[in-house]
Amino acid sequence: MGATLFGDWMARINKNYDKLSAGYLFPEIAKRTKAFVEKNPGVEVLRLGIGNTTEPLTPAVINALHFGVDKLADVRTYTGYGDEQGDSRLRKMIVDFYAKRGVSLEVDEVFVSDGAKPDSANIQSIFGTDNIVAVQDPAYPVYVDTNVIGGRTGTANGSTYEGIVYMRCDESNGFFPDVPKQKVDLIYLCSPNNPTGAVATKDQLKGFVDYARANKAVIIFDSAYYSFISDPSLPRSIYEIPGAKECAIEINSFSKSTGFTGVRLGWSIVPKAIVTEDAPTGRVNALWNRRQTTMFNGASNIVQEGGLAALSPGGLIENQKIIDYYMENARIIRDGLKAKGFTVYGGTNAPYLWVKTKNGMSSWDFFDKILNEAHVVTTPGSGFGPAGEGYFRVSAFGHRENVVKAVDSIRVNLKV
Ligand code: PL4
Repeated sequence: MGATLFGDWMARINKNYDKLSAGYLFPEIAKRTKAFVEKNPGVEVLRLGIGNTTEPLTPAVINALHFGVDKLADVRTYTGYGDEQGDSRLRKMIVDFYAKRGVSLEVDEVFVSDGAKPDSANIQSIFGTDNIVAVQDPAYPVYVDTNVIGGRTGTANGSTYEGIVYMRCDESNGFFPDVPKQKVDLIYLCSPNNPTGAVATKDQLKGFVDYARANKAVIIFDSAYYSFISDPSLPRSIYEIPGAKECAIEINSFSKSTGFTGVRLGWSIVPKAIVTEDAPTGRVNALWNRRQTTMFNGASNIVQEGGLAALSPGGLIENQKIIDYYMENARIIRDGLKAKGFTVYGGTNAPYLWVKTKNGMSSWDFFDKILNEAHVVTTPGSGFGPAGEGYFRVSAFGHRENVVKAVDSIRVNLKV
């Protein structure tokens, strides 16, 4: 007799998780920071690691959130489950928001969600496991890790996974890759980029859109940081590129534009015009609708009131002030690090600065050095992919006094 009534047959785990080569990046940073704090009680740690907003929500948004709560207190305005795809008023507002940039969408191409991370993680589930995935290298780790879990890769080989096409982004190409030389099927692009802070130009995106249309590939475009683009010539949405609706899904977020990192709200655009080798127009949109209606119960009704206020004309003006505040942080960090002799990229149309380590030190060694000597938490570049080795990322999200303290501490205490 085996271990169960039916022999040795027992529940089994998804073995793809075993392929994940290391812990998820951000908890690893938190673990090392905690260990430092425990070893050095009383030392003030200055956190410029995780891209986490710090400034309070604006009056328009706060009023709308209160309004959302008050609606629930009255039987005449109470609502329970809403549409899984989102409040139709918010979906329409998102359509109008794109229309201002000359992009025409239909309401049923907009899917409101609880954030860009879940959408960028879940989107792979509507595509076959035999798709070849290409990512920018370095990239937000969710794209690779979720495709590992989804079974689209082989095992880890050092800092890469078999089967993933890594599109190197380095100084030689201005941190934006050329289109792949081979056939790939799913292409993850993020602009403004996490972690390099590079922003793709219209021409660069056109190269990828042309590639995707020619090869029936799908681009998954993460524009979570669109609101940090101040240069009017740079695209905030991939749909500003003609033809992108035939090949691109766009994932977006209220986290960084509105301070909703803890509140949780985002959206994805899945155009009906997308075609793949085996999906005619409408099918990819229908699949995402099926996925969301089966596995998601809609974003919070209170929070969606906040989203409506955030995209209103007054809300956009208020939020711009917070974006300007974080971008002033970015300027302070950039100037301070440059004065210390660092080579610094990003931080002009993006809230991240991408900085070369000194003396050829590895990213994690340099992370430990800055933490130990200057008590500043950064993010090691290698956590974003092999091309991130030798760099570290500095986040411009933070209270001004902490940012100034961190830059001062690096200037005074870091031995380089
Ligand atoms: C730490 C390119 C931050 N625990 O808040 P969301 O879900 O709407 O958006 C998350 C997101 C999506 N796309 C990109 C991002 O950079 C992020 C947030 N990234 C960072 O420091 O890189 C927060 C990370 C969080 C996480 O794992 O996402």
